[in-house]
Amino acid sequence: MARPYGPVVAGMLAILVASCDGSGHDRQSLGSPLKFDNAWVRVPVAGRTVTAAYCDVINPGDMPVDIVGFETNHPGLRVEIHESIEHDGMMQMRRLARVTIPAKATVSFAPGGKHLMLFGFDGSAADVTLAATLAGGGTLPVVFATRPE
Ligand SMILES: [Cu+2]
Repeated sequence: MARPYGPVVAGMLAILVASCDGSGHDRQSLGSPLKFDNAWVRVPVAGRTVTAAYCDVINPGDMPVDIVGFETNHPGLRVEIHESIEHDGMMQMRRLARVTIPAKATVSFAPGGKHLMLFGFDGSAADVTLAATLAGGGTLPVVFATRPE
């Protein structure tokens, strides 16, 4: 009995996959499917050049968007995406290869949770521009203001 329906179902699936694929690429190539708010970088402890940066990432679209890293032209600066997690009562950090921003949702990078780890930032600049790299290949520059807290 199921056999006659087989080809019909397969055809519908093919159409669904094609339309999903098409709109996904359109959104990615538009370049700014995400909005950033409250972007700031903490002034490092005196004499240190490792610190963290935070922001809210808003996805107003109806497709999830993956951030796979952050790049910067700031001299000597390297950025990793981290997450603070509690393990056996101890706070630890692990590196994340990507962060998914679900459709119609906000993901916060905030103290105690996901954050950007900056290696090689002395805090003397008033701000620093970090560009989010999207899974689709686009990049979104974001200005992070330097603040003590
Ligand atoms: Cu970290």
